Amino acid sequence: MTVHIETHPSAISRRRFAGLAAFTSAAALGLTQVATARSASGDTSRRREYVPAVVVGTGYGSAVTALRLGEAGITTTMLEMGQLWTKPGRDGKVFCSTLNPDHRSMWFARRTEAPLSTFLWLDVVNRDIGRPYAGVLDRLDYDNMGVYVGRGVGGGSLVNGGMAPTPERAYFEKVLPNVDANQMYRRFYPLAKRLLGVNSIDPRYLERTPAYRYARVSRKLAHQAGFRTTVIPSVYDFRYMQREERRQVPRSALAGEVLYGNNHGKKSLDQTYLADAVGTGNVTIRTLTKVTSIRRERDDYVLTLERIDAWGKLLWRGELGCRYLFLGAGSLGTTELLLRARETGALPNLPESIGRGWGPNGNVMTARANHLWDSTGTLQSTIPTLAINNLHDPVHPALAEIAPLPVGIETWASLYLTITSNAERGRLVFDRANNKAKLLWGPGQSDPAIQATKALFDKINRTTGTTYRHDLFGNNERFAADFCYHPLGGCVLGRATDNYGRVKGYPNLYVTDGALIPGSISVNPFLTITALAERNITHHLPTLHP
Ligand code: FAE
Repeated sequence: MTVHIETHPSAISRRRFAGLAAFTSAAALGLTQVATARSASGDTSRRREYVPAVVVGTGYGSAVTALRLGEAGITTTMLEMGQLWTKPGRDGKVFCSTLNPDHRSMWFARRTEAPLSTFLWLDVVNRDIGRPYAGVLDRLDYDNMGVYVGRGVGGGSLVNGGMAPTPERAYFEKVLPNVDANQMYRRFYPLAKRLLGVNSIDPRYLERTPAYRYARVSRKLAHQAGFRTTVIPSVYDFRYMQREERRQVPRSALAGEVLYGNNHGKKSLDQTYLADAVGTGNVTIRTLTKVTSIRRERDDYVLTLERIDAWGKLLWRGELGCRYLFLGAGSLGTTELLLRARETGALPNLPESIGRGWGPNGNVMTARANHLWDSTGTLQSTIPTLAINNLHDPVHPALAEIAPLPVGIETWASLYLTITSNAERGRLVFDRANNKAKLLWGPGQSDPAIQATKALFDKINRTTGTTYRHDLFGNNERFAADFCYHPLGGCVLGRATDNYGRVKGYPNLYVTDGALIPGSISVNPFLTITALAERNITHHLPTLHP
């Protein structure tokens, strides 16, 4: 993996260097614990192991929280059910590519479950991948909705497309009215962008590279139909991409890598926030370790943990106590842990609003067939960088991101992930029989999102004389709204928690991830999750003690 280290000798770069070294040595030694040599670990002298602060998960919200706890000198353990993705496999690569997936692709599955199910109606997209393994991408299937999530140290940052747009301020204020938008837009968004390593494509490169021909074709047709387009910032290093094109470095975005991980170029959290957190010397990450339940004993929280090997064999079951508990297991993971705690009577006073306010960020996928003279190119960067911006439409606001179809042959297809402002909300409830959260999302609840997508692309097709593709999503569907990449909500800020993510009814219990955002943010969410976590932990730090 390529790692970009800041060159100036600031504290953060020294820290990051120490953190990165800890990742490398944990991977080389095959350890399920990432820590620096001087890291403080849990107190084992008590009846059960104890650490002052526990952070569940290693996605965006968790990574921010752990860094700030570590900086404050609070000994912190992060618990991550997925594995550390730093060690190359037999092919010399950490991750497998989208076109040639193997056991590393999916979380304990025998077959891949990519968002496109067929190509030219042929079952050529998904593959059998052998023995189930702790792969990097998971798909959680509920009635009428499948949810993709990342598994491993870095959470969604390992599998996502790296797009890091900031929502329009008016929409942010509508969704989170009690959050000081001035503070967010002046302080926490810029901070999050800097630490995540957000950059934008050089406009000259965008105009000339064959790798974004597909984006330029879509842009041209969108403009013909009277729509505006927007450049989307990213955590993929576009300078690296230009060197990929010149064959000066190993290819990643230009080699079909995304979804099952990028071997180069993308600044996933293990290269940024998490390295900084571990580098403080106060943060330890335990991998392949799942939190299965939470209860309270006097002033402490007690977590039940299960550690597996990468093939799923249970190696250890035990408990860990802590004073401060931060939940960053993602919208579904965090909500499930709290629902289980409430419904089994372990934390009976948790609010009724846990599980409510869930949404898929209005996600819809669709594709168009272009004219034969509008070829989209055989080389396609997997990192989207342009979007059709119809966010100001008073009836059907939508942001349609121009996605690649990097299959290596000319397809004349334009693929899009549309983010709409669908106001429908689902609810997560506890399914006692299966000891799991269950999502209640009705068959018609995606209809408003489909209507917004259809309004946009009907107009483009009508104006330019093009059509929808029917061969990609199964059942001749033109719109795929039965899966999402952006699960949000379940423990909504200001409802299930106070205005800073502190869970109502229990002291020292916090939510720090996408579960806080009520179902929609109108653009891709990780930058907002990061900035909000920065804001919340800044508020809590003065009240926490090492
Ligand atoms: P998340 O990143 O999901 O991290 C949660 C972590 O907790 C995971 O590592 C889990 O394995 C772990 N975990 C869960 N339960 C447990 C448990 N019980 N015990 C221990 N560990 C547990 O949470 N967003 C963008 O902004 N831009 C994009 O371009 C983009 N593209 C995407 C593409 C794909 C294919 C996918 C799947 C997502 C994409 N997203 C994108 C969404 C983004 O990755 C997601 O919103 C964030 O990762 C959510 O961050 P959280 O901190 O909520």
